[in-house]
Amino acid sequence: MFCLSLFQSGKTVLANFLSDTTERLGGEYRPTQGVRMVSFECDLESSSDHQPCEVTLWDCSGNFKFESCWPALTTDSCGVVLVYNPTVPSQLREIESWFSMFVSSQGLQDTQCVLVAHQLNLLSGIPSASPLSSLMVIQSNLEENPEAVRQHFYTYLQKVVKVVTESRERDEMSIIT
Ligand SMILES: Nc1nc2c(ncn2[C@@H]2O[C@H](COP(=O)(O)OP(=O)(O)OP(=O)(O)O)[C@@H](O)[C@H]2O)c(=O)[nH]1
Ligand SMILES: [Mg+2]
Repeated sequence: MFCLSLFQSGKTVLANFLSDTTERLGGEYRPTQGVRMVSFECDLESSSDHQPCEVTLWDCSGNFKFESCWPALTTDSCGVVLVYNPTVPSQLREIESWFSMFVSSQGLQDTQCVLVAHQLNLLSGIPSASPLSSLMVIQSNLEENPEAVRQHFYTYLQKVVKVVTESRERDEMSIIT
């Protein structure tokens, strides 16, 4: 699963929060160089065998100078987190093109992608004609309601686990038959 957006929008802060790596917000900005991997476990309600779900987040740089390494990230990815700022209309086109590049053209379903409006308590601002309009949107305000952000992210993870499990089961059935 990987996290993509324009630089300095808060991907690293969000990835650190979700993985419990740090409690600190609003520290000095340290641009991610290329990509970093963050792994963590979480207990999802849907997990029937009560095994914790292991998540590896690829926290990418949003700087276009690292654009050449983005295609490598799509390999075996089962989810995509797009962080965006709904107050900047020009970002919509960027996010739509990433959605096409990293989600639809990779054969991922819409439920495997989530939009995160970081540091904002706004409605999504996605026009209904946009291919993004069917996606789940998380309003991520870590200062006011961090636990809600975590719960919404877990809801998204459950959807991803469902899609991946069903696809695995279909593959197994097609081998048997
Ligand atoms: N107070 C506060 N500051 C935040 C929050 N999210 C991000 N910031 C600040 O915004 C700056 C950029 O955040 P990052 O998470 O490093 O941004 P990024 O998207 O990972 O940037 P790149 O790695 O360059 O693509 C940092 O100075 C953060 O401290 C937040 O929720 N609250
Ligand atoms: Mg970063």
